[in-house]
Amino acid sequence: RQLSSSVEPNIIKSPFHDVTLPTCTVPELIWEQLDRWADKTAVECGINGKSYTYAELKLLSRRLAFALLKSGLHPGDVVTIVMPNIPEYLVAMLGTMEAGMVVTGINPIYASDEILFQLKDSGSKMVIVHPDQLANLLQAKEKLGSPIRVICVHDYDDRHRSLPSGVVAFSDFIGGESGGDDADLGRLLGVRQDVDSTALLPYSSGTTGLPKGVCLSHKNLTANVSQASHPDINPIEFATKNYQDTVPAILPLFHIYGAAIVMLRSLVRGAKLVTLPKFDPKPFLKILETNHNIVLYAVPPIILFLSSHPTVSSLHLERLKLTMTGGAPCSGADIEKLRSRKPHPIIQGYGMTESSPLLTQGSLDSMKHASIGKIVSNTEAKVVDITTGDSLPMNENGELCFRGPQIMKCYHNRPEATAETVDADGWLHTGDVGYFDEEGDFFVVDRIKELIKVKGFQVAPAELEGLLREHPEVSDAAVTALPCSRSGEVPIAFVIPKSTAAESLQEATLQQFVAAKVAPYKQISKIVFVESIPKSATGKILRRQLKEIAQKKYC
Ligand code: 4UV
Repeated sequence: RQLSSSVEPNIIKSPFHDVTLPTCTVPELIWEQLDRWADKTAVECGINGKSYTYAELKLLSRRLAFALLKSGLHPGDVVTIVMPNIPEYLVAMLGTMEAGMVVTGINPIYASDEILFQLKDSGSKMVIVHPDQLANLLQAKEKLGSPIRVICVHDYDDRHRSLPSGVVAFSDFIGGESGGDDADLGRLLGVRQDVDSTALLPYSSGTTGLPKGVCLSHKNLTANVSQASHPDINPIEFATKNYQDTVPAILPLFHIYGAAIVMLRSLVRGAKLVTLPKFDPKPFLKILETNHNIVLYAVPPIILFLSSHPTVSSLHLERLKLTMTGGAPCSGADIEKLRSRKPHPIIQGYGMTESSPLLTQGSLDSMKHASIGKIVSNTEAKVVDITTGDSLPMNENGELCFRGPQIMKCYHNRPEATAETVDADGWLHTGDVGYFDEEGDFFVVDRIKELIKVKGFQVAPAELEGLLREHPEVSDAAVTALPCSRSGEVPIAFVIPKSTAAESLQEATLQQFVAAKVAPYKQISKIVFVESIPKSATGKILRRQLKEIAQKKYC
């Protein structure tokens, strides 16, 4: 991108020295130091203990890459993963990337219409699915209208089910492949992989509208993994003959926090990942109890769980080496509470899907628990006035903007949305409001974008509004966030009923109507019937007003 020639005031640079950015693909970066820990466990299932060493993970990924390239798919094609966190998720992701193809992950608790949206929007050619999601996926496939191949990965609890016709078992799909070396893969790919090509296509609604595919290149992702591995901020130690960190993989791998921070950041250091298909206190606590040197990536509800749930004992916390929270705001008091139970570094990480994701991270020795930390290396930030766009000095609130090699290439097929989010000078406008202090520590205080965060999961108001408007008795609808002590936020809707239904339309009717079409965390907590919805002259919903009304009424 062309950088503007005028020097802007108040641009803050990372306090950390720049790192040399890799020029290889994501899998190449992961395998770079494989010899150091080839026989160590790369991933283990937290339910049944099934595990793969690093050498096995590479071999399986290679076999998948070969099978994909021989199956008629081409580099650049999109492969969708609809699976919970299981060891094979890593194989699916790395194998697809090795084949020069693009991975898009779908939340395994999505309803079939939500799956359909992402399959269509991404133009996916193949789906790698878990048996538990197969029925929903096949419903979506039926409505898709274009051919798509389905590969089913066997079960984490070893239930063997017969597969419907047309669905191929993963073990059969890669069965004919023995995996080749780098030269074989290179020959099959034909050309050397372009590191600017898209490797990952996670979905995010960004600052406005429906979820959009975020095009993250190999370069974006390897840059961010390297930034996160900076010696001054990295919590994971390199594995050695006698040492290995354990990283519980409890955050979903379809989300950027799970994919890049939990998975990639750990694999480049030879750590052991322990997967859980969903957050379940019992197996989660067992992971904490039975492993050593634990680096825990969490979201605020997990911090609350660890600090206050009666089933959590000091035994469970004993082996925590470092805990990171991110994805949604976490109060300093909540962090302090956990620290008082188990004194150890607990830091915040902050970022977005659109930034691969890490932008700032708390210092390992920092006691500013409410802070999201300092800008990562090779990155600049500024805080801009929300109305004038002027950059602001320290301690003044404005929109946080960042520029660096981890910022997405673009939104998939949405040039206008891209231009609204990443400006001509390369600044990512986060839609978050915050400030930085005299020590260069950043704080998030508010969100100006419409995104709702439920336990760290994204909920796009536009999606729920669209569904509500589909109801025959609804004239118009607007959705915003309501603060919630358990989930951080939950969706609340303001609905104008059609005049014929003004008396009869029930809150529960509409809640159920939406609930049938979306994942459970998107369900609308409260519906307020109104006669009008505040809108600007151009017809845009004035969400801040609605948010204030909701808070006054229900908080
Ligand atoms: O796009 P997304 O769903 O992405 C994320 C990314 C989370 C993380 C977590 C730990 C990291 O180390 C990291 O690099 C990334 O959730 O949602 C992005 C929005 O989530 C809010 C904020 O509104 C972002 O624009 N958010 C993310 N982290 C924080 C946060 C945080 N620490 N504090 C407050 N809000």
